[in-house]
Amino acid sequence: MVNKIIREIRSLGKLIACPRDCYDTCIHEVGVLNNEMILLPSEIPYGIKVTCPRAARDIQRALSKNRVLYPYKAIDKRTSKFTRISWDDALDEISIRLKEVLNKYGPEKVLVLDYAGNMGLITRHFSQRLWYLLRAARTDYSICDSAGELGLKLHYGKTYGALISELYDSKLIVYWGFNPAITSVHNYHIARNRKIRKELSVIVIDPVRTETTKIADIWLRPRFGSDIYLALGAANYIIQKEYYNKEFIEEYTTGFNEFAKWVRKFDLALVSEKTKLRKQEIINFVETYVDLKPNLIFIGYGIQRKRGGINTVRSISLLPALIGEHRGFYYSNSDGLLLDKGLIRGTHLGEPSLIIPQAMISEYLERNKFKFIYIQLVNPLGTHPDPEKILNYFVREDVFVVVHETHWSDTAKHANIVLPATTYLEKDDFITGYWHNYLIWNKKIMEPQGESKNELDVQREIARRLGLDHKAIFEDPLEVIKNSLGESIFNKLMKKGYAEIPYLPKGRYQTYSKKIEFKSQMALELGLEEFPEPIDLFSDGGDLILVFRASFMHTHTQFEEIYGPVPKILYINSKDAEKRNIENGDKVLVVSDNNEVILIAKVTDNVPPGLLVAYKSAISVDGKRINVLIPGRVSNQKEPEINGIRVKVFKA
Ligand SMILES: Nc1nc2c(c(=O)[nH]1)N[C@H]1C(S)=C(S)[C@@H](COP(=O)(O)OP(=O)(O)OC[C@H]3O[C@@H](n4cnc5c(=O)[nH]c(N)nc54)[C@H](O)[C@@H]3O)O[C@H]1N2
Ligand SMILES: Nc1nc2c(c(=O)[nH]1)N[C@H]1C(S)=C(S)[C@@H](COP(=O)(O)OP(=O)(O)OC[C@H]3O[C@@H](n4cnc5c(=O)[nH]c(N)nc54)[C@H](O)[C@@H]3O)O[C@H]1N2
Ligand code: SF4
Ligand SMILES: [Mo]
Repeated sequence: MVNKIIREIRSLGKLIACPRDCYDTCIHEVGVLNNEMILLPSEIPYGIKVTCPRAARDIQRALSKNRVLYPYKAIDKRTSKFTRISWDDALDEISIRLKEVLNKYGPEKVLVLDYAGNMGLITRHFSQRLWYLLRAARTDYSICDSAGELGLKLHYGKTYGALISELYDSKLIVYWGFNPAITSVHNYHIARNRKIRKELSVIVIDPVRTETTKIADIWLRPRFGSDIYLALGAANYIIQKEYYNKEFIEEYTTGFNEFAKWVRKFDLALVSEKTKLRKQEIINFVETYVDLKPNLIFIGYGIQRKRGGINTVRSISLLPALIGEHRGFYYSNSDGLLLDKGLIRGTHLGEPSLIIPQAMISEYLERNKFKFIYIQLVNPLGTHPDPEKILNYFVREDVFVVVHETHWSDTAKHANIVLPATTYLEKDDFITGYWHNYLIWNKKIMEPQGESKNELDVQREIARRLGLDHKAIFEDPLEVIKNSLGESIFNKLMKKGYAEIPYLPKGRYQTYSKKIEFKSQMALELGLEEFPEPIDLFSDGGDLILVFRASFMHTHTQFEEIYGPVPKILYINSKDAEKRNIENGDKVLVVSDNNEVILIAKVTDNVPPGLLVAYKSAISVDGKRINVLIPGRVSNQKEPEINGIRVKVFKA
């Protein structure tokens, strides 16, 4: 049977990259199975053929009933009643409303909401030029990983780190608040294969038992939010034991002596008290980290989407500097790629009239009274904090909402005008990601479904109707990208379909001192602490703490049309369940200070007492997205407060 299927798969000799917001940015071969097109994993650039359940059904998703195929106008946007209209009518109405708002209120009442639904250079970036030119208001893109990016910049200048080859060269990998078995499949499978061959040891640091902890040689379960103590305690231990690399520190770092003095207070007793880890566990971890070199720490994003997140990432990032590894971590490599995304986006065309925190749009919509809202590549009503409050604003009579979407997302269902967008399978684009340094020239493999159009064409149509003929909007994006890459890489890209793009050298630092700064000058300038001072997130006792995880079958809210809704499961420790008379499968009411939802309890010791885990973007038994529990809040250091909200749980 297996042989038969394999014989029927035919490769079409084309490559296409997945542009989703995901570490891997997989490159697939386009194949045919029983007369149907499929995406097959390729070995480029990771060296192993692995992909995820989303890629396996991506073509079906593009052809699913949930596609937006035509432009629609709302008859009643709250109850999602729409009528079909022509593209001309849709674009005319959008342009008239946009002109009215610009003339009457100015660009600060025009808000663009976008994110990484498709990371293509044309789809995501070039299509923003109109909005920069108009100086529309926008968000700071801080919902996902930007707090940690800032943390790394404070000590290293720019945020970038290990490339794939180093995953193959390392003797030890530390997955710190990172669950790659689910969120970065290549990373996990390379590590797993090498571990089976006894070439690699794995440490996982996560309070929760996850799919990734299965391959851990050492699994540390610090108390939620206490990682900063563990990292600073490890730094102190390395210094006290004189395990640090003196030559490296002399040549490549500044501020070591002061850091060594400052970090002394994080002794084993304090770290053990704060993390609830045994002293011996901490010692084993540090001794292994120091012994097995070269090594790499993969810093996940989950640990920084909360108060204290910046300093947590900072503290972890300083460990490689102590043991003499140049950027011995991976977090995000988008800063390391020598590609001028700002130029492609057109950030030079005009300053946004206003920038609001992405995690707080629920609050800022009310505060700033935006009149015209243009949304693409993001589904705020599914993924941003406090979607009920966002919805209440979107459905106001005096607010005009346009959503350009491939699918009927939560947000599309409540727009004034919905425009059908082509999926990445139906448009040409250049794809880069935030891990590997390959750029892929995606050529469409399907015709646009229904009347769907790409983002660039729509931008140009709106510009024309506004009477704008600025060269930046109408120039050929291929030329812009060619100029940005240089002729030789561009030609290679056109010929082979993919090319490596230049990457900043790892042994250099873009700080003021050109060295790794244990004591950060930039932090002082920004009014932050020069050393990563911890905060205690929670006092003991009282409420339970809710953290989020990803679903393997979904990317946030995508793929529900294929795999069903994101699971409504609440993982709860048996002790916490028992106290509340909750049994496996019970409906439970989860109450935060913002809202409440009903979920289904899964009683398990995979989560420690005091902690609860739910799927991000889950739809509750009572039909709400789980983010209704989260108030739109950012910390005083602007970290989005998403992970670790306090809740009460009752049997429903
Ligand atoms: N299948 C799938 N893959 C995805 C996505 C998806 O939606 N689905 N989304 C993509 C995107 S946009 C992102 S940002 C990434 C996110 O992917 P990851 O970086 O892996 O982040 P999370 O899934 O948020 O959290 C990872 C782990 O951090 C742990 N954690 C939470 N708080 C703490 C803490 O205080 N300390 C420690 N040590 N651990 C903690 C959680 O238990 C969890 O297991 O995944 C990407 N990949
Ligand atoms: N509670 C909680 N909330 C979270 C998180 C969490 O851990 N916990 N994680 C946060 C993180 S890390 C992130 S990154 C955000 C993600 O938040 P979002 O970016 O809103 O996530 P998605 O649901 O993937 O939405 C992307 C949308 O883009 C659309 N799209 C895809 N391709 C195209 C295209 O080519 N053209 C157009 N026009 N549209 C397209 C998809 O159909 C989809 O509706 O969620 C955040 N929200
Ligand atoms: S969602 Fe991620 S793992 Fe899946 S195909 Fe796309 S890039 Fe690869
Ligand atoms: Mo993200």
